[in-house]
Amino acid sequence: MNTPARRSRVRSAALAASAALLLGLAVAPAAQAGTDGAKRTKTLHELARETGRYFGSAVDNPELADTEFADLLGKEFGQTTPGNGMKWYATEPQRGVFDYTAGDEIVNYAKAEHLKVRGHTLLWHNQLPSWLTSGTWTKDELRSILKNHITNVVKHYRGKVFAWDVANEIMNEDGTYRQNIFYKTIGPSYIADALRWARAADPHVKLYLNDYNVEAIGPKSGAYYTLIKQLKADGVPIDGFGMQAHLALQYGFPDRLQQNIQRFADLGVDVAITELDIRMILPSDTAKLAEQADWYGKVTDACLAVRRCVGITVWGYTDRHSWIPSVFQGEGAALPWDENLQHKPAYDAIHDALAAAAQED
Ligand code: 9MR
Repeated sequence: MNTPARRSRVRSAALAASAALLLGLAVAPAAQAGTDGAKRTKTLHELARETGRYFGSAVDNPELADTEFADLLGKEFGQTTPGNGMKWYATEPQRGVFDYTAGDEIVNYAKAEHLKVRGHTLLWHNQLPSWLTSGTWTKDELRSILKNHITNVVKHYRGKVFAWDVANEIMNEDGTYRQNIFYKTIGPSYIADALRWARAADPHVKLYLNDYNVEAIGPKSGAYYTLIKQLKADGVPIDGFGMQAHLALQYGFPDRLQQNIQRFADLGVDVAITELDIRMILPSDTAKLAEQADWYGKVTDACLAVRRCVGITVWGYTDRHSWIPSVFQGEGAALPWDENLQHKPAYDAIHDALAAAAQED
């Protein structure tokens, strides 16, 4: 994926950056100037749209109170995903009692800012309400609980979200099914059922399976490949595969990312990069930020190279608000904007990758 065009873009950005340093120019950018001093006037959203795709960022409800953050999100992006607001614990905190306050807040914000919304997520092993996890259920009971949840939530957001992560993180690293409450009680058929119930509740929304560590070709992505092929063969509604892409510099760039995206596209589903961030061991330094920029560019290029890769979402856009430091001690600096909402080299790399593709179209 390190194409000559990419290498030359990265080289000229680096040259411009050192020229700016020599001239004593401030490298910390003003609102739209690049870290290399180059002027980039279009937003990521405008460029992505020119390629027929979206570029988005997740947002967690409390972050909307940060008006500087919320304004920039609305200006720069074309899509958003609620970080937590549509998860089961939030939407059905008591059995049969639905609460759409958090999800609606994001949807209303997104509407005002003209952002499309990806729904996340109908079914996951994490962030389930305690009434669900502490109960003992028969197979039939849990099937009806799952059906009721999916039906209500999908109907509520009909016409308001364009895609749903129907099932999130249902595979283990070795490609076996994760032993979540649904698998243990119902068996693997819960996946096809969940997709069918979602389709019945909204005939138009795109239905996705979504997971992390599936960007490379390997046992986990292989399991999804086999599953999606089977679902298609069985006539189960499945429209897309979401690659979260929570990457880390210390683990290396995912092997054959573009080919992996392509093989899912060839199965006849859309692919989306759904939760992109690229963390590093702190403190950050110029070399790590340059490598991070290169990776952001490569992920963007890989998506742009496959027609059915429909869009990219970063999991938050600024190091000011990121899940990483609280979960991975000593790691962070994972996003394209820094804590002060200034562009990092990663921003320039994404922008340049999108601009190059927008020009070709
Ligand atoms: O960003 C979310 C964070 O605020 C929550 O505390 C966390 C709880 O597990 O979930 C985060 O989002 C996750 C997403 O829903 C699924 N993929 C992994 C994301 C990062 O943990």
